[in-house]
Amino acid sequence: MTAAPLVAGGPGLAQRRHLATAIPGPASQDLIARKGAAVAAGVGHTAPVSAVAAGGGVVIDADGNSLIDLGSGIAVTGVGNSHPAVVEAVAAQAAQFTHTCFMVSPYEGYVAVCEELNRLTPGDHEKRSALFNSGAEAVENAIKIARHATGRQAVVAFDHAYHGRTNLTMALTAKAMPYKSGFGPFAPEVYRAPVSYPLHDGLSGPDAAARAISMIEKQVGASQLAAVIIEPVLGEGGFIVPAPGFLPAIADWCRANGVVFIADEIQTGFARTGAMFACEHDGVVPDLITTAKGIAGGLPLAAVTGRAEIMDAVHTGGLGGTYGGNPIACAAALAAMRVYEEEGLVERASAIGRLIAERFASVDDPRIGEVRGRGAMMAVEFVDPATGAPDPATASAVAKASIAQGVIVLTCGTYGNVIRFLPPLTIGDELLAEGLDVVVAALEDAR
Ligand code: PLZ
Repeated sequence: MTAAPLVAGGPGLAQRRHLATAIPGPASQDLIARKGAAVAAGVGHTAPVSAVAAGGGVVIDADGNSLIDLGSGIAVTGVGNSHPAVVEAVAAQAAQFTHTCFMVSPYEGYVAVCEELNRLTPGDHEKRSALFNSGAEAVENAIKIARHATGRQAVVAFDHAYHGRTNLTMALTAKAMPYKSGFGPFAPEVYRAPVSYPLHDGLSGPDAAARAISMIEKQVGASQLAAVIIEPVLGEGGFIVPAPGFLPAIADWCRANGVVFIADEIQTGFARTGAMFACEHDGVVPDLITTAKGIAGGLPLAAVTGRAEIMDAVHTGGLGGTYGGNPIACAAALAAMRVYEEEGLVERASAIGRLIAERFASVDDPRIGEVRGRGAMMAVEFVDPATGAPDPATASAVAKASIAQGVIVLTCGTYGNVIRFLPPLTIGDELLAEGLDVVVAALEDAR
């Protein structure tokens, strides 16, 4: 066993890339070997490191390597790892009480988080919220609420969608490998509609919406449909930004047909896209919105927020869970939500997005099919220059080589041919620029 060096995390960490060993170094290799012997093989990892501290825009490993973080633990640490406000709130709450179960003895933190969510999410209608532990659990509950409120059962999700790994959310998720293969049977009454994917379908937003609505009306029937769920920027599916007009047309059709429009903002929420919530870019006000990830600075918390008349349709006792809205997670969320506003992280996300777009604008490479995204949720899609077919080999080679050079970068996309950038919103310009330079160099080497 290797003793991990004691390093305090948070923004005080030296903001630099530093390779003390090859990656993985000996201590990380030890941990990865122990992982192989102790952790179920189904649980993978992207970067083969043993993380011991993180903050600002870096992750430190047990060998003393300092890696630039362009992933935020999949869009979670928007306020940066171990933000002092979050650390302080967590410590204070842990010393006060760690758990009562909100359904047994309610406490103020849970109520305050719901008040903040009702205030921050799009729309000035009367809202209610309920808290859960994970994104998938929030999505499950949004569907439960929509079904109960409408008395209908069918749910429509889209091509390239990702909504989680539980049984109902696997049914909603589009991609078979690795999320669904071998794990069926899946929940019934889930239907899939074509999304707007401008690079590949060439359709305008309204035309793509008309295509989806026609499919829904013919194959499901509006009178049977409880809810339509969509990520305003599709995340795991490839950072797909639907063409302008697509989301509003779908939301309008839902309103006209008594269908609950659910925005899954689990990845896009909390300043990530250069708006507090991504729906704002399209002027769409969802009936229900699911949130998680960025909500609590790294602690597990998720929520469903929405129109009071829909949320309150469920009988008392119909929603809940032992840990949902845990007091420590709520304290962290209240601190994190304050940080997003006080540190101007919405504007910072837009600035980060511009820097990433500018960096790739100067890269002339025919394998780049598109550079797209919103704010600090940017991606590069790779295609075969001759055929336009997806090129997952380049995406994977670039990600691997970048990690070996001390830059954590994630891939995504139904075809695995997209690299995505989700830096902490607290990353500095210079560190971001260095991280992007490493990725661009890795692309040049990957021929
Ligand atoms: N909805 C839009 O992005 C989680 C998945 C990582 P949980 N995305 C990261 C993986 O491989 O498991 C996600 C999302 C959207 C729902 C979820 C699910 O959130 O907190 O992972 O359950």
